[in-house]
Amino acid sequence: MALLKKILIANRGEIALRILRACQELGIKTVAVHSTCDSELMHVRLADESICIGPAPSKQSYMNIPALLTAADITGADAIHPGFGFLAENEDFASVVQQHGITFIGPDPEHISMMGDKINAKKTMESLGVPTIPGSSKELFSDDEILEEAKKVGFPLIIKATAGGGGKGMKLARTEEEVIEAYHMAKSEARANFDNDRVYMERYLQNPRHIEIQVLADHHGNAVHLGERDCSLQRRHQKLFEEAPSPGVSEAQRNQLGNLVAEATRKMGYKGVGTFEFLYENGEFFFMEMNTRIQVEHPVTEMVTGIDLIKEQIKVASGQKLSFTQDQIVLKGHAIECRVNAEDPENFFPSPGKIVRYHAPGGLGVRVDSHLYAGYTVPPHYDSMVAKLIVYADDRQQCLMRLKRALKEYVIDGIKTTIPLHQKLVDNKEIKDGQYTIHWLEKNLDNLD
Ligand code: MV4
Repeated sequence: MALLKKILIANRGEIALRILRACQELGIKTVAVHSTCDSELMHVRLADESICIGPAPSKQSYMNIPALLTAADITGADAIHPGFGFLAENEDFASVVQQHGITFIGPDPEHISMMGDKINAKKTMESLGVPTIPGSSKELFSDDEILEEAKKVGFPLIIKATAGGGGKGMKLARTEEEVIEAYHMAKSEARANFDNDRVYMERYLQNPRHIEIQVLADHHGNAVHLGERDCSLQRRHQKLFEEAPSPGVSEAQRNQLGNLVAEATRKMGYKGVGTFEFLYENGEFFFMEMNTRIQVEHPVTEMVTGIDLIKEQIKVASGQKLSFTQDQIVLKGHAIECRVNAEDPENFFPSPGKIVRYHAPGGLGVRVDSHLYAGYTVPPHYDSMVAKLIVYADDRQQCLMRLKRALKEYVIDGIKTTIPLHQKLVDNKEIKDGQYTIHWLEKNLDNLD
């Protein structure tokens, strides 16, 4: 089946450049769209065509659906790649793109919508035999009902908004005394933030790892998994450092959970790339959420599998069958990604501005996914991530040594970045030992030296 011919990249920065590179290697024409402050972006220079779609605020540009459709129409693009963030998990966008006869490079709107509702996502996984966090999703009306249900779930428990995800709208209740207030607070926050006050209860896992499994499915009923990523190192739900494989997951566990989610992907009729998020505690995995987009940390999976996930996304969206089976996917070596943010490494305040000197690290096993160059000005309007340093080696210890070396080579002058924080992390004993959970970074930030 023939590939798509011209792809409009509905994103900016590092991921827009990543998508452009995949398109160019596949011989596909590219259309860059950008806001008024983004005309100097690297991928805008490299694209076959570019169009300004609106002012700096993303609501008026990168999330402006009529402007994006008009840009696709003017340029004759036959597909739109949403990247991550912005409109990547917006079912209305996916659906209106399709209605215009343009291919949305992502799953069907029905799957985006199903996974966007966390209660639905959980119920779907339960029906497919994927283990979920024990809890309740009953609609509760009286305080007696809330307490009754909470006792069944057990303490501590957490109340989450069905329209939430990524940490927004969660309330912890440690005891029976706290549960009524937590429930009502979660509900009113959910109503205010998401215009949907449905909430659900789960047993609160006290000290888990965050493990996610990458899947890939074509339009012909084939689905594979590409192993896990450990994304436990985070601060305020912002990941900083991700690795594959996880230092806490055995090969048997990987194969078992991987095959289970690949099977679930197949049974759902899901198409494209997807990520199943789990909490992992005391040897057990519990499904949390599914992401229906390409993720920031996809490169670590690419490094250990040798599979280009963006090219695969484009190929399956073109209607091609997967060119490999599960048996042909072999995980080899170790990969770590450090997110480099334009932020003060002490207090994480944004640090936009002009890059006056730039030198990216290189050498064997070093990959830098970034749109930065000397003379570029990081605008203040968007996410602060400006680069991803991805390092690959035969094993985890060599990977950490290579990462330390690469971080030392990296020069970004003119703005503050989180590179000094990563330098402390790679020297830390517990990080070297792979002994960390989702709470490790926030607990240890003040004494990393
Ligand atoms: C949890 C949890 C513990 N127990 N659910 C945070 C983001 C959202 N996706 C779900 N989150 C959590 N859900 C139960 N039942 C702990 C977290 C959590 C977390 C999860 C993954 C990565 C980082 C986290 C940081 C704090 C809390």
